[in-house]
Amino acid sequence: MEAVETLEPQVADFLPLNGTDYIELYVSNARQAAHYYQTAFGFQPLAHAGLETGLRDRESYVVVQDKIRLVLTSPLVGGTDIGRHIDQHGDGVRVVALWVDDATKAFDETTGRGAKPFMQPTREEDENGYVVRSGIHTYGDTVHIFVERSGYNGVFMPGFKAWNPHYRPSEVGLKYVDHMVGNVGWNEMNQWVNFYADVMGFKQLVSFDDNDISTDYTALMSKVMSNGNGRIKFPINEPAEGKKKSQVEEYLDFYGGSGIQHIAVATDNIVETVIMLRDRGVEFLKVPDAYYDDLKERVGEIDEAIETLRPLGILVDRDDEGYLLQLFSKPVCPRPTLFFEIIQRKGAKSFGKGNFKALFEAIEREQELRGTL
Ligand code: TYF
Ligand code: FE
Repeated sequence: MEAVETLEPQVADFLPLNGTDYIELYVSNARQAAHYYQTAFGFQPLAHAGLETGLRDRESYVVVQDKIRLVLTSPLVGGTDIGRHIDQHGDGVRVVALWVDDATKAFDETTGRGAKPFMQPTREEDENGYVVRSGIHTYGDTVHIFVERSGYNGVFMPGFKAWNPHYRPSEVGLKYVDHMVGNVGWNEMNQWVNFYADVMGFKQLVSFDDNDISTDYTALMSKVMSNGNGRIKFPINEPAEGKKKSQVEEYLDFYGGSGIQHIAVATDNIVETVIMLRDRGVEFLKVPDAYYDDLKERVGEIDEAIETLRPLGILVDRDDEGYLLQLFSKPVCPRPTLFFEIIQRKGAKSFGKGNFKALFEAIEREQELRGTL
């Protein structure tokens, strides 16, 4: 692994981002998906838009946990873009929305650098104020929407009403979106790395090559792009030639193109979070028990007892700045596409390179069960 972050004279960030604003998934049954993210992942009901709010073609539920907002959207009639998205991709991420101070400037700066416009700057208002949104296309059918919300004090956005159901299972300690990974097509990684660098002003943090992260079967290449203040991190994977089908190729085949592969959400107590998630039915990838036998040798002293981590399957990796704990869910939809990562950082700023081999072998065992290797 080679860090390619360089010390350059600070130039003004042309696209200042305050964080992830929301992630919108197009799903076939938003009502049931909302129930799943409440029940299994501890998200809290926040807002709703649908027939009751005057929409005729779609319904959305918004759920929240600390800084993480998910919008779950389904079509109400046939023939919509949402329905076509679901037909092509299955349930998946359509929008990665980014919180900005000025959505008009974000649109002008990025489209001026070559981004393909998705949504012209649009002011939406209700009795609680106004929001300005604009949007651009990124890989596949995925889009970035810039959200300017300093003029707004409603629950979510104009067009949504507060959603206050009786059913409110407790949170599980998820705090914020740590990173979101995109899988892109063969030989497309550099094109999208350049997009995030040139169009959005991101820098490359770390690069791996296929020697770093190929096992007997799976191979992929990955580069991590980060915005100026480090709050937004987008690793980008492309498949590489291996002995059998790359997990990234399997994703591309089932997703019908490039898209979001995993959403990494941070906790500050991964042991408690994973115990709760497991009890609520979230299924995780398992590494062989042998992973834990030489863990202490590999990562040195850590605060957690290895015998606590072992039965939960929590992985550990160390870098120059500290260590991290992480764990990967199985796909959360019928197709082997989108999954979640639970991550706790204790100083480490990297992505768990030391776990790639064990992790990818675990993914290959799943691919084997699916008959897709
Ligand atoms: O975000 C990352 O880069 C790590 C590693 O299928 C990773 O979480 C990369 C590919 C993958 C699962 C995890
Ligand atoms: Fe990750």
